[in-house]
Amino acid sequence: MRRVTYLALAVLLVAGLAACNGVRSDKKQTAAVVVPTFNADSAYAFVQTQVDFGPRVPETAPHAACANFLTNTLQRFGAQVAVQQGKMNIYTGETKALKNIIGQFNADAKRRVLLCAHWDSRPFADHDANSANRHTPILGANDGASGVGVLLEVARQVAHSAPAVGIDIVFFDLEDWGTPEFYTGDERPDDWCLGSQYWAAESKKNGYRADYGILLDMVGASGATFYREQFSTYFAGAVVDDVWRTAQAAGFAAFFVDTRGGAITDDHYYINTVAGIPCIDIIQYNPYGDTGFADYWHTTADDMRHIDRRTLYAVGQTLLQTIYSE
Ligand code: AHN
Ligand code: ZN
Repeated sequence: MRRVTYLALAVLLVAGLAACNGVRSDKKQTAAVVVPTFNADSAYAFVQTQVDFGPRVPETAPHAACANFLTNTLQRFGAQVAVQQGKMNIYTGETKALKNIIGQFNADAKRRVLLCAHWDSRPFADHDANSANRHTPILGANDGASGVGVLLEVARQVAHSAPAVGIDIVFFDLEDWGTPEFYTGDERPDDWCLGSQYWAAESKKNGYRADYGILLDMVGASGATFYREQFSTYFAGAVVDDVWRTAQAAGFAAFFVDTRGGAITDDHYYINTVAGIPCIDIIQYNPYGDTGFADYWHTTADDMRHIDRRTLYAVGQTLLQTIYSE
């Protein structure tokens, strides 16, 4: 008898604690959620496949081949896929075609989470130490392929067992055509993130909505640190709190540093300001180091040597933990 009473008390106590524990009120309060295990080997292979196409520079053959790969892979995982095509002006004023690749899971669900990353790679290694390389396109293993690789693995897991929320995965094009260091002409405003600017304007027009978004940018390198990026905190502070807390609880405090980071104009900036969707950026940028971005950033050295399964795992498992507890 007494045993039963204690048991009932313990259950009540645990339930009570769980109820106080939620970060946001819409979080599931039960401990019964089964979170899948992120497969870092699979994510690594998705990064490798993209890099093997060569630099994914818009309006080139490797870019077109990679677009097919991304579309087919999302379709294979059961997403409803659309390729949004548009045109934007780059820093020279010249027009470039873009393809944003959109995959929807559980399209009827009202509660939705947007997960995104850019898939194009920079057409010039303008930060390369060797000036002869500065007009060479980069492989973008970390800057481009890593975020997409993590999200393809998330998509594979979502296909296998669906979370309660709908998931929208968007791969943005034309993120990395911002004004190169060697350009001597006048700077144009908003010269980065052209694909997401296009997507955000369309989303505002067609009424697309998600409860919140998470952007991944440069999430695959060994020893990466992710600080709390400041536009993320300004526009979506509760999401930053939730994701960083989730990462700490899962043992990834070495990657997700619980400290204020830089303010970085990235795709999430336009998702927040144009589409009006609260969106954070998980980005490797250390405002306290000597460099900020890694020393191989926008150089010909941004290749597979920097990609580390442990970093992909820390980011991917944190994402799964976040979306499956919604
Ligand atoms: C700026 O440098 C202003 N934004 C960086 C966005 C970026 C480029 N992310 C990856 N490559
Ligand atoms: Zn870049």
